[in-house]
Formats: sequence, structure tokens, C-alpha cells
Amino acid sequence: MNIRMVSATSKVALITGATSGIGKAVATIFAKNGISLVICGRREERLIALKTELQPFAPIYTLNFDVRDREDVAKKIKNLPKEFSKIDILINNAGNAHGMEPIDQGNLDDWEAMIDINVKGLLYVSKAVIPTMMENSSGHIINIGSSAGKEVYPKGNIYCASKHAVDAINQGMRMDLHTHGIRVGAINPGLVDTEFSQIRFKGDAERAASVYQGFKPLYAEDIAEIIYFVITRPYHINITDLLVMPLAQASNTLVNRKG
Ligand code: NDP
Ligand code: 8X3
Repeated sequence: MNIRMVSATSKVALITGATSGIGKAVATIFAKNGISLVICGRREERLIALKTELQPFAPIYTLNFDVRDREDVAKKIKNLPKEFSKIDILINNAGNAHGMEPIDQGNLDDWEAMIDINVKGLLYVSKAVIPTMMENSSGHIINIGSSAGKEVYPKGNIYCASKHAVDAINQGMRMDLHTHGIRVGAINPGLVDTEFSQIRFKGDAERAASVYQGFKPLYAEDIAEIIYFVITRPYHINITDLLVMPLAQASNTLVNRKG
């Protein structure tokens, strides 16, 4: 039996949303295992700080773009230096929720941000990376969905819609790319204590903190470890879709906050 093992070293991974939370934790575990990184985000000072922190472990290149800017995304990925240009692993992670209101009170700018970043941004980055993977008949795309992409919850309306779209895109990508030797799968976390709720509630720290109170949520590192496990499986294994919840969370609306 010929099993193609996956060695982390000598691989290049491009991670969107590496300036915070899950993306930053993935960058850290990848670099510490010798994976060269292209780390992306809008906050350049954070990218530079992360590069300084991780470059003792692996080569790091920073790409500063807003995933909504399709020309900039395409140009910057196309012009990557040679040693970073063959992307083996794409982590489509950049995204956020913006607001949490009943549908009649929703803010149009919030709706557009979620659709433009979580859905269209993911597509722009994927469109720029997939051709090289196809040329190489090899690659691994991990789409960060959400439990919100599996089950809608009250006032989650457009965020849930954006993550249901990620779920559909993940399935469609896999159908179209598996014959090219490219692995595609999604990780769908439940409640992870990151800056996510601070963004969602526009800097209302108390409201953001209350989301994770009374129970032990997931941490970004928990998800990063799972992603590292997924990308290091022998190449014939494709983990297509994982839903990962904290023990205290049974569904999007059922969280045991007594603990
Ligand atoms: P954070 O807010 O901590 O991180 C979000 C990341 O996305 C940041 O690095 C941010 O970088 C980047 N980002 C946001 N908007 C843009 C943009 N327009 N262009 C480029 N980058 C952008 O949240 P998380 O780490 O929690 O979120 C990461 C992913 O995980 C998201 O897709 C989220 O939906 C998903 N998720 C989160 C869960 C949670 O409970 N936290 C649960 C399930 C899924 P910068 O601002 O520097 O551009
Ligand atoms: C993030 C999880 O429940 O805040 O995707 O939508 S939730």
C-alpha cells in the first residue's frame, strides 16, 4: 500500500485573519512545526509583531490586505516572493459577525460587511490561490465556518446566512477540486473566546465578555490544534467537515452556564 505521508516542514500556508484569535493561533502552531507562512490581515502592526515572534521557527511573509478588495487580493497573492508562492495550505479564516439584531432592526452596513468579508472575501482569496494548487495537483483548503453555518439562532440572521454560505462553498469547492488532488474541508467552531464578540458588539467589552461567562468556552488554540491534526493526516485522508463545541454548549441556543 502506498500511503503519502504529510510532512509539515517545507510546506507553505497562507492564513487569512492571522492578526487575532483563531488565525493567529493557527499561525503559531504551524510556524512552531516548521511550516512557512504567509500571514494576512488589515492591521499591519500586528502582522509585523507576529512575524517577529514566529520567524525564529519558520520563514514568515506578511500580506496586508482587506479581503474585500479583490484587485489587491489578486495582485498581492500573484506577486508573492518565489519561496512563498507555492501555497500548499490555505486557511480561509478572516471573518467576523457585525451586530446581532432582529432582522427588522438590522444595519445594512453590518449586513454588507458580513457578506462581503465572510463570503466574498473568502472567494477572492480562494480564486487567487486555487490555480497554483491545480497546477501542482496538490493542496489543502480549510474553510473556517461556524456552528452558525449549521444551525440558525435568533438574531443571528445574516451572520448565520454568511456561514451557511461558507458551508455550501466548502462542499462545492470539494466537488470541483477533488479530481485535482486538492483536499477541501471545513472546521465549524461553536463559542470560541477571541476578539469575535468585541467586533460583533462594536467594542462593548462588557457585552462581549458576557458571551463567554459561566462556562468554559473553546480557546483559539483548541481550534488551531485540531487544524494542525487535520492538515497532517496522510494525504489520502480528507477531513471534510468538523463541528467543534465546548462541552458546555449542546447547540447554538443551549449553553450550560451553571459551571
Ligand atoms: P477575531 O476577531 O479574533 O479575528 C478575526 C480575524 O479576521 C482578524 O485577524 C481580522 O484581521 C480578520 N479580518 C476581519 N475582517 C477582515 C477583512 N475585511 N479583511 C481581512 N481580514 C479581516 O475572531 P475569530 O478568531 O474568532 O474569528 C476567525 C474566524 O472564525 C471567523 O471566520 C469567524 O467567523 C470564525 N468563528 C469564530 C467563532 C468564535 O466564537 N470566535 C466561532 C465560529 C467561527 P484584521 O482586523 O487585522 O483585518
Ligand atoms: C461564532 C459562534 O455562536 O457566536 O461563529 O455565532 S456564534
